[in-house]
Amino acid sequence: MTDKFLEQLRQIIDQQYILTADHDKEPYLTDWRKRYTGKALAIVLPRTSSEIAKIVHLCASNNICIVPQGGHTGFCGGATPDQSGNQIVLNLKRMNSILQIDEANQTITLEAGCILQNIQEAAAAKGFLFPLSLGAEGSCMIGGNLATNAGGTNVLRYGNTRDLCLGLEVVTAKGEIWNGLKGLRKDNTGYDLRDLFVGSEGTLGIITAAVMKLYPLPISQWTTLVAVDDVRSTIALLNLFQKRATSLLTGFEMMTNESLVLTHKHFPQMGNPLKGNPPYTVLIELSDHESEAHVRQLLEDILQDAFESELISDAVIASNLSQANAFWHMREHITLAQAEEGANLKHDITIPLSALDDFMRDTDALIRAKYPGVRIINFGHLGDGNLHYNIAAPQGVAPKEFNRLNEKPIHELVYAQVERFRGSISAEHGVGQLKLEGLRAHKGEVAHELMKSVKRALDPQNLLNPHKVVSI
Ligand code: FAD
Ligand code: 2HG
Ligand code: ZN
Repeated sequence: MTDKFLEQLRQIIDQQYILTADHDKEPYLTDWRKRYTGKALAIVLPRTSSEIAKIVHLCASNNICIVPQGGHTGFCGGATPDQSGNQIVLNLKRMNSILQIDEANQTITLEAGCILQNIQEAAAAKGFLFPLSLGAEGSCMIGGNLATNAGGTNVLRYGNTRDLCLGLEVVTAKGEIWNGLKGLRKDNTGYDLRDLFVGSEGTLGIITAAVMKLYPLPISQWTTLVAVDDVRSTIALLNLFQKRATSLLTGFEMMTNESLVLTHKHFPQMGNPLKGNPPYTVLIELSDHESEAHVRQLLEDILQDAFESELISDAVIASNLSQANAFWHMREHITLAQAEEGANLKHDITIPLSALDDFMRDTDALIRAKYPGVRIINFGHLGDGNLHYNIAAPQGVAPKEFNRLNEKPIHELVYAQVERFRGSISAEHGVGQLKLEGLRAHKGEVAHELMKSVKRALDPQNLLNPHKVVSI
């Protein structure tokens, strides 16, 4: 059966793009965190949406499931196949053309396999900003960003991937091609199919192309690191910036001292320029289309206010682009430092800002009482109420063993706290296979059943990424 399937596949797509040898398949089978390793009948690298449509038909008639894959940088195992060996991985990296930049409409139309950084650079070359930005931008792809509704560091000003998307092309689970590639900012024609596919993590359709919004490229940007004593002051500082800088505020990231100490341990060149290891370091960025001097003055005025109201105790303003980049690198290297340190337990959560201080105080106390010595590596997009509340084994304890024993109760503890404070168990990383079980309780019976109904309606054969997000 397998041989016949592969033979039919070769009639759709050249055999050099169908990887079946173990050493060729291997790079596509383990996720970035090295949590999941699956098996696959083949890794298939299509070039066009009509090839994909044919592949879907072929898979449907052979009962072979499809795992869509972009850069494979996702944190929830969504793009990793299961252990059955009866799935194919459909990696979209060859579909990497930028189809059009429409300057008047301020949109970019592109294929799903475009790497995020290449999109940013293509937009910048025409004087535009494509604002989606995240640590994996050198390898994640826009199809993956759309499928996970990725967030990142500019959500505060420009929204998440969903907010940046105007149109999609999708190959459905029935092998049809839906062309919704319209660059419209208003379109109230019934159910929003685009928004259904965005964030569906490859379970409802295969995204093959998209129309995304562009913005004028800011001409001035100032980045600062400030020292703050507690979460309450950090939120007051955010509110001060929101009030005074309004739409000029493009970044507001919080890092605990413990996060930066770990980063410095693994990347010694990334020291915190603020003296005295403050409990919280906040990275703030203002961007605008006015002169540099105007934005700088505004930043200095707000920082002055913040000093006077004792919200901050120290501040360093980046004096040039390379120093600003160094501040951002330090922030983005926390994830890499955690990976160097060993496996950790990630909680990508959102909490209403008004409840964040109580959440952190309470949850930290519960965790520290129950698991003495654990390291709470807490950082994130505070401007969005999005914390990366990550737990690492105590110093000197083997992370794998610690996680094996404690993963379940720690997740339960943190997620119970998230429910108590009316937050979300997935702010931006999605559900994949990691949070499949947790989702049912979190969404509640009605919402969970509705999600299953949608999956059954769009993918009755359960062909696309089964047992990710919801099981039917
Ligand atoms: P993959 O990992 O390949 O796939 C992710 C999911 O989307 C899977 O379920 C897959 O089946 C599905 N999928 C992929 N392509 C398609 C397609 N064309 N059609 C349908 N389904 C598809 N995420 C954030 O939100 N914010 C961050 O700040 C952030 N920072 C990160 C930093 C680092 C260092 C790393 C490693 C990851 C980070 N991530 C972050 C997570 C990850 O980069 C994002 O989830 C990203 O959007 C995944 O894109 P990808 O192309 O790698 O998708
Ligand atoms: C970030 O904000 C990413 O840097 C990664 O979302 C978060 O490592 C993490 O948990
Ligand atoms: Zn993040």
